[in-house]
Amino acid sequence: MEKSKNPLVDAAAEEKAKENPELILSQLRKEKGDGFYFYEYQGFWCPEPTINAVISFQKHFQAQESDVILATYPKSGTTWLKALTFTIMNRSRFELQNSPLHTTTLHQLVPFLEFDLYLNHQSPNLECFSAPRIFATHVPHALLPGSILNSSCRIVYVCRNPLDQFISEWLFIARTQDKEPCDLAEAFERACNGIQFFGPIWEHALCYWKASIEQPDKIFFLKYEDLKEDIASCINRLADFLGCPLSEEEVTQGVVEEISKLCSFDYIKNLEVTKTGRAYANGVKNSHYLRKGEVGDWKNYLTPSMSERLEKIIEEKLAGSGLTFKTSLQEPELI
Ligand code: PAP
Repeated sequence: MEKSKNPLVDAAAEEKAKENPELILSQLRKEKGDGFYFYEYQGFWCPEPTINAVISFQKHFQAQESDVILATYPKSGTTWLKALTFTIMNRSRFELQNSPLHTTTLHQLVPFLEFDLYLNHQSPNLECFSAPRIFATHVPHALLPGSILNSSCRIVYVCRNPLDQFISEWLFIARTQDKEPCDLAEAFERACNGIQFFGPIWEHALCYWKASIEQPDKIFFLKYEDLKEDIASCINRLADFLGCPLSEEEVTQGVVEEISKLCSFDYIKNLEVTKTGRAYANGVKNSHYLRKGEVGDWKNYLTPSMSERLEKIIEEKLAGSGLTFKTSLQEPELI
């Protein structure tokens, strides 16, 4: 990754930031986003409200061996993955028809570390979470606390084709501010320069991709498009990875289909708790996390020259890594 162009940002300043978060904000390179600033921290663009939380999370979080960390690129299927992982891991505790998922905000069942737990607390009390704990984060692999990287806790990663991801983020930011989306061309220019929630997306995905190849038992790498294309296979593989595989009996009884239905876009979107609730500490409406849930919606917003430009950037950045994305499920286009 290219080094920051701001001479003030160096390793020493970043180390200091861990002691005194406020200090670093004035020293970091920043870029204006839609209604807030992005700060370039350790090579990634952290949105202003979370920068201190990221630092506290890095500094204080103590992973347990049985933890499951859902690490995702923003707007890539986190909510879906939260539902799937919670359901798979708790299916012996709760019958599917009695799952807390029917009545409880998903973001409470699986809170975000930097958007919820560490948002207003340097060292939150996590004792109320019984093992095995499930937490979510958008923090890049390189920024994860050592206790996650060095313990045997598991990480599930999900990312999404950058065209749909961009549109989803652009519209989400506007919805959370109860306003019209900002100028598409401006937001697109930022995305092409990697300036997005925890961007660049290519760097975020590549780090987890490489780590998942090196440590397949620790990191399970998924794409939103895989979930859309073959949810049954993803549920089976996820359950295997999490150490709670589906038994033959469960498969015969149709448990995979039931999990898939319970976690589906339509089912979750229509739950009362989705329509009326808010996500844990960040206060965003639950309904904002479910918009359209499709692959290829970018075609309704981006001009051919825009999509070609972003596709080309992604192709160059991912060249030789083996990581590709489908931008459509009907006519598979690979970037
Ligand atoms: P986050 O990064 O803020 O947590 P995240 O859940 O990762 O958001 O992404 C939201 C996207 O996933 C939305 O995509 P869209 O804007 O293109 O529609 C949302 O609709 C989609 N999504 C959420 N839940 C589901 C689900 N159960 N099935 C399919 N897509 C879903």
